[in-house]
Amino acid sequence: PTLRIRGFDIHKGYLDEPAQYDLIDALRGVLKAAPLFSPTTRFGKQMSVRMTSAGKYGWYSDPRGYRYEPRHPNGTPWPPIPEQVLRIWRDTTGLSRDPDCCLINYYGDSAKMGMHQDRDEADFTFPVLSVSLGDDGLFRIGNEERGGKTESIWLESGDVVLMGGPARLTHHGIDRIRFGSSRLMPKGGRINLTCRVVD
Ligand code: MD3
Ligand code: FE
Repeated sequence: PTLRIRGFDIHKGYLDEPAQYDLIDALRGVLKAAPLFSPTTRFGKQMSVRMTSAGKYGWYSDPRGYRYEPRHPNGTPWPPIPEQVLRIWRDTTGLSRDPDCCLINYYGDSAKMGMHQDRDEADFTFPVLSVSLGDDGLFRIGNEERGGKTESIWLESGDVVLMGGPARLTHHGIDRIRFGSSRLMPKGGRINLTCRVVD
């Protein structure tokens, strides 16, 4: 079933349980080659979310600002985007252009992500795709302008969200997760994958 909220296409239960486990397995290889790290914001504060990337570019942040980098902070190129992820991108976007970046966010017990816009990419006509795995996360959707009314929705393991068109520059964030709500990952936590065309 697809819900449409403020231009977001929310596919609840897009991945069944075997597909979720298969994706987690594929991500193990990525995390081994490109371990999670906690970036520092441009305000010098360490993020509570840990992250890494796959693909041509990875998202990176330090006091110099937000940007895409061709290498992990350990100096090696990011590993390739798993085929399972590319299949979801192609099926839901219908695009023949594959994403340049699959950002992997890991939320532990008290991790959250403040309201923000994703605007480090060159062309906002390309959508952003999100895949949720593991614990439930409370996703907040705002407006293109800062502030104003917001709507919240719980994203559960296997949910896929497509942000395209006018929704592409909407402010959004993750208020909190329900730590331990899923048994997908032995140590708990939430993983969110976002696929983007960068340049
Ligand atoms: C709306 N991640 O990585 S995914 C991010 O669950 C990010 O980890 C959150 O926001 C997470 O930047 C939310 C949903 C999402 C992702 C990208 C978007 C919503 C978006 C880009 C434009 C508009
Ligand atoms: Fe975002």
